[in-house]
Amino acid sequence: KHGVLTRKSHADMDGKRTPRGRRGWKKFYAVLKGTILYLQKDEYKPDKDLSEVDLKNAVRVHHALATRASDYSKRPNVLKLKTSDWRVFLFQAPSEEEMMSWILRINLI
Ligand code: I3P
Repeated sequence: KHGVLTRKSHADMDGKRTPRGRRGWKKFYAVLKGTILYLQKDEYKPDKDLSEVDLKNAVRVHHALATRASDYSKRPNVLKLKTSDWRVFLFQAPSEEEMMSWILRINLI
């Protein structure tokens, strides 16, 4: 599965709140491959190697939990992703349908 997702980092690897300066929203082209959610700056191209930044932004979603971010009302179509290493991200999808589809796909892994 792939598509545009806009990310906000809410908590870091230790479960602590992501500090100010790193809490902004950032738009990515997301590609879910196996158990990894790749967040790329540019549109997905099958033949292109991933850059170092792309690899750094990749999120392991094995044993992660995706839910609708019902406690976040500033933007629509936002899902919350809790990873097994205690990171928390918010991801805004382009539509309600896309948000639901990402939630279902991530939780199937
Ligand atoms: C954050 C940025 C986010 C904002 C966040 C700020 O600043 O303005 O858009 O979240 O507020 O800290 P920075 O880019 O300097 O990290 P919202 O869009 O949800 O308001 P927060 O600290 O209350 O999460």
